[in-house]
Amino acid sequence: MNFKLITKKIRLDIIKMLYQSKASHLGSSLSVVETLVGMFSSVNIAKIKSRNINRDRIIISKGHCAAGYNATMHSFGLLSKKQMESYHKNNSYLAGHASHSVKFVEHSTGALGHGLGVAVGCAIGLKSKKNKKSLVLCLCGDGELQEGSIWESLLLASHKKLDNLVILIDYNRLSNITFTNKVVNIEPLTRKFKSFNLNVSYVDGHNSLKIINEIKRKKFKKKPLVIICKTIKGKGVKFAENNQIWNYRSLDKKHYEIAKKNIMEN
Ligand SMILES: Cc1ncc(C[n+]2csc(CCOP(=O)(O)OP(=O)(O)O)c2C)c(N)n1
Ligand SMILES: [Mg+2]
Repeated sequence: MNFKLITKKIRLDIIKMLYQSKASHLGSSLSVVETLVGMFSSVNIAKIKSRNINRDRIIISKGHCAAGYNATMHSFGLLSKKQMESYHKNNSYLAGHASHSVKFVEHSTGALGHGLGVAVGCAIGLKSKKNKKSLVLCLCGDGELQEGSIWESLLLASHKKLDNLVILIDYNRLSNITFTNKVVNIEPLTRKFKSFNLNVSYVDGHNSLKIINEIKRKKFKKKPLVIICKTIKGKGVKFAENNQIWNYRSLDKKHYEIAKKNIMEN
């Protein structure tokens, strides 16, 4: 798979969707492109398409990155172009957050902190059915870690030794309006996860191959795995990189054209 090409296409789709629908969360979607590609490349897409009971489960807990999620689903054949382009328009198939009314979306998210609990439930369910192969992959934001329900879910995941669960953290160090650690300090993150008796690794979140290798590395050893993916919010569009304004601002024509040029030239 040509990751450079696929991530470029996803970024172009994201800005087009957001521009056409005058929607927000540009930075949040651009932040997770390579991570999402890594996640979707690590699962059995055919089983997801056939809704096989033994499919892998992907849960995007930071549901506000729906533009990125939908564009990635389109690239992996799980959403048509027409469906994707209905993003956030009146009476359309796609809303501004992840919704399970959309085929192949496992769970509706957007109220932060809930997706991980559902992922833990899925992982427990698969184990109780003696399914040893399917994985549950869950993507959370770093700001999302400030939700108390996340830590309750981690306690249970650790207690149940869920070695079929991989939690990916989009560690861009920004929340919606400022630095995550200015809202509530979440550090030292690795030490916190380790103290919950979880496996922890730290990767470049803009390298899909490294993410795939982490997911596939059979080191779970009776523990859930947390992959801290170091990312840049707004990655690929210079004016949006590390700039929290682009959490909520929508693209006008001028900014859309600049963003397109940035992505094409990259
Ligand atoms: C329960 C809940 N509280 C607040 C919000 C509002 N909100 C939307 S995005 C966001 C920031 C989340 O930060 P992070 O998880 O780091 O995601 P990023 O902005 O980096 O994409 C917040 C607080 C929400 N969606 N849900
Ligand atoms: Mg963040």
